[in-house]
Amino acid sequence: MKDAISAVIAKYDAQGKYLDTGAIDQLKAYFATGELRVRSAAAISANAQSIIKEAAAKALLYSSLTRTGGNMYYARRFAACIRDMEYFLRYATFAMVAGDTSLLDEYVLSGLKETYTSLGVPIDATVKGINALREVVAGVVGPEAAGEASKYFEHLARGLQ
Ligand code: CYC
Repeated sequence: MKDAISAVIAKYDAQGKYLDTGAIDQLKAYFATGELRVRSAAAISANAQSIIKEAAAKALLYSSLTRTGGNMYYARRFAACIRDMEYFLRYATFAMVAGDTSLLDEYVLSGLKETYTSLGVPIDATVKGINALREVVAGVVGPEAAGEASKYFEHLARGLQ
């Protein structure tokens, strides 16, 4: 797992180079958005339950998924799906604080598509769920932070496709 700073250091260390303007720009961007990312993480954490509820209602509930034979039917699979939505929200928030997506690759996406495929969990519906999380989170953190927060949900959605 990396954050924005350790990612820059690892890259320049591997090349045996001093930090150049590219590296400095990356570090500046990380610090410039720091306050915004931490404030957004606090807002997401304080509203996590309602974010999950609203995103699930937007993208997953009242659909064939929750009817007999659907992948969210009945209690065990419904609970597994809501838990997965919680994982996506929690790890996207961690990655936003770190300012780096590698945490998502390591902790969430590694082997996930294969697991879902073997269990018959629909990928397209999962991506819809992740997109709904992105939209609801954008409303919670406000327009200034929405772009920053969105990156991590987009990375999750892309990683499943
Ligand atoms: C199952 N989701 C699973 C499983 C894993 C994950 C490993 C199989 C084991 C289990 O049932 O717990 C996901 N586990 C994770 C992730 C992490 C992890 C991401 C990283 C922290 O440790 N079904 C739908 C919806 C979708 C869904 C579209 C919710 C968005 O129709 C999810 N995931 C879902 C369901 C199952 C599942 C229903 C149970 C499938 C089954 O057992 O039939």
